[in-house]
Amino acid sequence: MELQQQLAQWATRVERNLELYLIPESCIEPRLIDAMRYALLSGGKRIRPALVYMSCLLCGGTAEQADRAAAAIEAIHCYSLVHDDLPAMDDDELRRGHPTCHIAFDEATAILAGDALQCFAFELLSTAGGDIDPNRALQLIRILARASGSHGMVMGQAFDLAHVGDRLTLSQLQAMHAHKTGRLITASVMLGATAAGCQDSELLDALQRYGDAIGLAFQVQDDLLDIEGTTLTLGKPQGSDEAQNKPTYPALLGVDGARTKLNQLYEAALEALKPFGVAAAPLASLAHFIVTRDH
Ligand code: GRG
Repeated sequence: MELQQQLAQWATRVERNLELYLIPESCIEPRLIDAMRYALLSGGKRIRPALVYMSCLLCGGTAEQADRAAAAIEAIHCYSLVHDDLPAMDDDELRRGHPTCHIAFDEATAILAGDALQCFAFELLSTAGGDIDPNRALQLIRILARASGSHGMVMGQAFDLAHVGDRLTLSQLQAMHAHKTGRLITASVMLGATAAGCQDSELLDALQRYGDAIGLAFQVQDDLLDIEGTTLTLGKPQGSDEAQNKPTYPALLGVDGARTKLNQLYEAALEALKPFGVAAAPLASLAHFIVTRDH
């Protein structure tokens, strides 16, 4: 199956599940649920859930075993976007082609919807199916908590906010993105493997290396897309001065240097998948999609 079909299939599945899981047992204020639903179900590429499903299947698990972890990581991602768009942070009015949550609702509701989405994610993992071993549920919760909070995304965001306008070194930039964006992407593959019950440390290390490589590649490509705003292909030479004022990979490495970095990360991702052989083809295709995506 082509990657685009696979992505569409996993997106449909996670969206259906999110709808189902979000039905509240009791609801005294529907506006909160409406805002959560709005944040969760207004588009998005659903890359993180696809990574959960693909790595779970790769490790011998089933899509059912991956369902709650896939929904949980998307809930965390959506909460981060709602909070990132707030006036106190990026103050954005559009997200995924629609008004941001605080514009569509109001600021207080958007803060609460983000808070509730975060709790929702952990609730999903803690009730990960009647058949799940409690130790496995705990592992899933730990992976997601560490990737989301002060060991991961929130720390990356705090560093970003603390260094607005600063000139960052390459290693600072890399550390910021590894936390802010990379940790959730690596967590997606580790959640999938863990949901499948994978205990093989070599395979888990390989998946971690794959996740780390595509996580950074995701950001390098994001930076390239930001300055070009057009479809990119690997190795295509093109330049822009705009990047020079922002702490981005093209600003620090030049556009060609950023493309070289992107290629290196792509190669590292493919290298990491070697122990899995041809079974890792979907993850290899997803890595290719990440480094060539145009939005
Ligand atoms: C506010 C706690 C907190 C964290 C914010 C994720 C994040 C940290 C900010 C988002 C800002 C941003 C544009 C980061 C760059 C990388 C990124 C996460 C892009 C959006 O992810 P996609 O492309 O989005 O997967 P879709 O809409 O497809 O889900």
